[in-house]
Amino acid sequence: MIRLEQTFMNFLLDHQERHNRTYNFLILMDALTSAAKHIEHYYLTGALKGNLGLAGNLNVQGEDVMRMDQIAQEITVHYLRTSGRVIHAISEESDKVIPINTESGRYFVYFDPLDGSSNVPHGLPVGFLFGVAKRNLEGPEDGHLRAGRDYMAAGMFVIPTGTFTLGLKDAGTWRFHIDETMDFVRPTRMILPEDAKKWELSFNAASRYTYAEKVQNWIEQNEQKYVFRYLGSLAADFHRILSNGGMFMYPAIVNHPDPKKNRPQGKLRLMYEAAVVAFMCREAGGAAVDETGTPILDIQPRKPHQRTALYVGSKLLIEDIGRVLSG
Ligand code: FBP
Repeated sequence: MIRLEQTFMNFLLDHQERHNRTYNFLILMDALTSAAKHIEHYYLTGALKGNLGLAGNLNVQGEDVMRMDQIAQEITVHYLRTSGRVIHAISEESDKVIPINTESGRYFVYFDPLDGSSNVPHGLPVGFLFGVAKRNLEGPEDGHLRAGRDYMAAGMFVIPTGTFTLGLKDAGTWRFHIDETMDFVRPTRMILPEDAKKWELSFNAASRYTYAEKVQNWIEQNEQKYVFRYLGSLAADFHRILSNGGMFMYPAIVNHPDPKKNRPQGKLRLMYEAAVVAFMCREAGGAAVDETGTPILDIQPRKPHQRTALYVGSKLLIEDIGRVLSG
């Protein structure tokens, strides 16, 4: 008897029917998974096709744009547009909000098409991160920026590993693997392990002395207890935390020897990086806070590319550092 796996689409169809929901979300998720498969193909062949280098221009944050950033952006906007389900999108690769199906659309999509830029030249793991919020169905829609708690779903593809993780509001976080037919299959519920012996700490160790003193002290008092791992890509590092537990952190930089390099507001972007992993973490039994100990999902964005410090992972660890941060 050959073993055939449950596909993502079958899993989602079942989920939608069990919650009396429409097929609109399936169509959107089909667009996002198609985009991810094409981005993975271009990334896997990037070295041979010379696509892993710089594109020659800067993005809204004044950072070098990689050729792959442009390719991933183009692919994603194409599939969001053809889905016919997206009002507008916010992307790390676009200064302005991207109007898509403004009349007929049903969802807002916030995404980073290729996260982990320092890994791109080496073809090492990067992430495609996205968050989805629904339009106001009861009345006029004012397009206001949604806080993470208003997202209905958030997910990430770790590229080029063929893994896809999706958080569904009040329905858990699920991981899927790509099979030989390029289908995402075998839905596996992700629950952060309680066994602290497996827990990991993940942060840029080279930056630790630029963090706030209370954060440096917390690291000093706790780092011996946990394994340290850092891949330099939020998606890849959070992928590990979801499996093993522990905490990923990108604190505010406030003690940099070159004050121009301080980042008191944090580095990572709220809407399409921090809120995305915070949403999946909540649905997996974890939590996430910013530099003041405020839950990431409760932060109301004021602008699309707003930054935040991020502490995300096992609830006990987040509560512990949260006390220090809010203290
Ligand atoms: P990009 O969107 O520019 O890639 O920045 C985000 C990111 O690469 C995260 O994926 C990662 O966690 C972090 O920045 C790495 O930053 P650093 O190189 O400072 O450790």
